[in-house]
Amino acid sequence: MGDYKNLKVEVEGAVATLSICRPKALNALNTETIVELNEALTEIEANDDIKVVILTGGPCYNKKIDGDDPYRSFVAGADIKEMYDFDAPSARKFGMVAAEPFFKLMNMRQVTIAAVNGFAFGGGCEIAMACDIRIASENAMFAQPECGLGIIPGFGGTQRLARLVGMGRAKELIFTCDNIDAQEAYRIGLVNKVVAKEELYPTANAMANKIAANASYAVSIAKSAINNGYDMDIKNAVELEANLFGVVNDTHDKKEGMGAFIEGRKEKNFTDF
Ligand code: CO8
Repeated sequence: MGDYKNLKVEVEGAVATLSICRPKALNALNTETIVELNEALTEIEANDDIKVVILTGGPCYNKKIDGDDPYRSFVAGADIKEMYDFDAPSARKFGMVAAEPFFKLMNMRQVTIAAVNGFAFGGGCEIAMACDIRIASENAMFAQPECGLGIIPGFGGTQRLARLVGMGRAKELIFTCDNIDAQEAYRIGLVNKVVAKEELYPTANAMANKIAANASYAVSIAKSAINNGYDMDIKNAVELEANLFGVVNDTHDKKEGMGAFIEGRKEKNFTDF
């Protein structure tokens, strides 16, 4: 994996952990970080051995250097100091540059899990929402504070929040700019799980490895069926599912997974097709 200034990528087995590393700015997303994020995701996407990506903001804190808490911030938003000088064209450009890695997180072959280790404000909440699954540490805080800054969510927040928690709750969060804690985020369906701080990475890793042990081609086809069917009418969506169901039935992994059941064996030798 390449060397990045504002990111750290670690690969262990089938799981890549991608950590955003700007602790001095509480991991705020500036253009440089967003461009690096896109490069790192492109690299990960091209690596057939990686089945799951964990996105987080914790592991780059160095207590000796920063004297800081690794569970303080996931991503405290887009970089307000950079955005201050934007005009309409440069703001739009920033949004479009970010759209690429955000869509990668959403649509890439690998499953993406956000391990939210603290502040997930503005663009931080939005990048977590671009992931397939969100696990929050109990101290995590979520908000869309943009309207208090005179802007609106611009990394997909007006769209993804409503899809995740419903239009009424999304409007309330975006219009009030209220902070919500991890338990409230869980209650409204913004996150899948809340765990104690020290359980965040073990839980994310256990989930990642559990997913990676399944037939990864089938998982990626299921992801594509969910994503692409979501905005279709139910008739076309079910037809899409039927087509993709046909595709996975022509694979080695289907014979292997069903064969293991029929033969009563636990071990499965999936080859990812
Ligand atoms: N941008 C830039 N710098 C930041 C940001 C940020 N979003 N958040 C924190 N920082 C910096 C602070 O400026 C400070 O730097 P310095 O030490 O140089 O002054 C450092 O991080 C530490 O922050 P604090 O001293 O403020 O730490 P506290 O513990 O007191 O507070 C908070 C932590 C509550 C997280 C506070 O920093 C805060 O409110 N941050 C801003 C949160 C926010 O409003 N986020 C939303 C930003 S807008 C956005 O994300 C829009 C996304 C869509 C853009 C679309 C474009 C097309």
